[in-house]
Amino acid sequence: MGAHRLTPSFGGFLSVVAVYSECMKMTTAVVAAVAAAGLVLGSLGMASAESSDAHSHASPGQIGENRDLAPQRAGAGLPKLLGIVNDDRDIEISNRTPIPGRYKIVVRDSTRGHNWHLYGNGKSISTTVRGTGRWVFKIRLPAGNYRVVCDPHFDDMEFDLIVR
Ligand SMILES: [Cu+2]
Repeated sequence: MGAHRLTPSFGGFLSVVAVYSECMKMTTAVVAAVAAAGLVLGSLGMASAESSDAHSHASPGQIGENRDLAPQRAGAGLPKLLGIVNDDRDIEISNRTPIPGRYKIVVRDSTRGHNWHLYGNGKSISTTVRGTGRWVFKIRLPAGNYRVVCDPHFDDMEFDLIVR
């Protein structure tokens, strides 16, 4: 074997990308292509996970965690959690077991009959039952147990949020 034995490694891949972009002056395009490939792989993964879920879209009223809601890429600033409540009695969040920290929680409340209320550990953030739209909350979530409910229907529109 010679000195230039090829080993498949991530470093090798990166240097190939670097050489390619230097030669072609297309750094942005290459980065975009790599990012797009990552997104495609990500959505393929989610598609297969979804198809293995027997309860997926079986009936309205999905409760709890829905990772399909999660943002596709991390932007600048706080990590984001996405919540949803709607006329189908869905009440969900993109991650039901986040790590402790500060979050931007964006809730899409499209219903005049329900609300999205997170509470526990001395914290409480809520949309209103009559109100609709995109609600944005910035909140610190220390480790602990929380609940998310629709206040008028706290019996069956509810789930636990565990921060750990
Ligand atoms: Cu409700």
